[in-house]
Amino acid sequence: MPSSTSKKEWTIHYHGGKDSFPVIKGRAEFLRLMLEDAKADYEVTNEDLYGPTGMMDCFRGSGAAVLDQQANAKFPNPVFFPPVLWHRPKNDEDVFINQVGACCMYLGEQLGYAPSTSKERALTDMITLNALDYISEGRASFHPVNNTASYSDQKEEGDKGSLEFTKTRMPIWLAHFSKVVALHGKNAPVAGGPNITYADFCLFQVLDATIAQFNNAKYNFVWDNHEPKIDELKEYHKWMASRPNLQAYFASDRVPRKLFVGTKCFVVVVSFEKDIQIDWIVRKMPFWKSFLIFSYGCFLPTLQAYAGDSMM
Ligand SMILES: N[C@@H](CCC(=O)N[C@@H](CS)C(=O)NCC(=O)O)C(=O)O
Repeated sequence: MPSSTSKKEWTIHYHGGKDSFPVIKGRAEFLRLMLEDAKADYEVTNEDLYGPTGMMDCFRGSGAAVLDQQANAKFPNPVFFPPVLWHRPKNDEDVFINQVGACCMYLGEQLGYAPSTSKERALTDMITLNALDYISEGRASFHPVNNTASYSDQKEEGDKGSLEFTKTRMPIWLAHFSKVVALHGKNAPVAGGPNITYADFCLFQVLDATIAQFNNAKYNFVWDNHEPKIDELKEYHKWMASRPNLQAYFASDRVPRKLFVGTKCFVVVVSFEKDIQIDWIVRKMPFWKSFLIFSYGCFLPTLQAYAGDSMM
């Protein structure tokens, strides 16, 4: 029998989770946006994520440990790495899967964001998987030495790699996405069907992550100053962001953005790379500058642990 204590119909298992500090968006955000837009009953948790008895094979430490755990599995089936989506339908068997693309396709079917024809499905899947490849490339640029080590362990190379990414591959990707959006209109579902699909949420999230991660002085405000012009894409991003249920989510305490919920003084995008976070705080909050510098000293170890792992 699966061991999770969750009572919700939907659970996302991801780094950070509901009780940890700071919370992070990462790849869980792709799933979360769809659940929020659909007003589904869900939670995000890091319960049972790590170690030899956790749910993820990638965190068991050795191949032998992976096979060993299978014999007394507490979970419906093996999964590899986060995020994992656990669905407990009322009248059906549990669904327990990883890979953002697979999760989005399943969520699309369950929540009403599925394409309606074979052609639309093919395009929806193509756009979804392209968006996820873009995110993987972005992340890899911060981890050029060791893909599984943290950014803070390879900061010099990661800074160089990510800057290079914004000058080389990013413009090609963003120009491509802009062309894809322009095909059916900047205020319309991207795969050409009558309704929003999971491709729209995936594309929106990669654009949002691009803005959060790269639209700052370190990267020459690459979204604002983008060449060639990607006006269609910028409009599309705004159009998706204006969906009422997403707006409600962005304004809520559920969004993984607030270190201290309830006080406007500490609104920090914790998924930012460390220097950018501090840069942002100091620019936006001059009144609190000296206090924040003190606070920064206190929080530094925690923030460093997450530094640079934001795009996914
Ligand atoms: N292609 C996978 C990538 C999953 C992934 O890289 N997960 C990260 C967190 S966003 C992780 O914790 N990986 C641990 C590992 O690879 O050992 C997906 O889209 O779900």
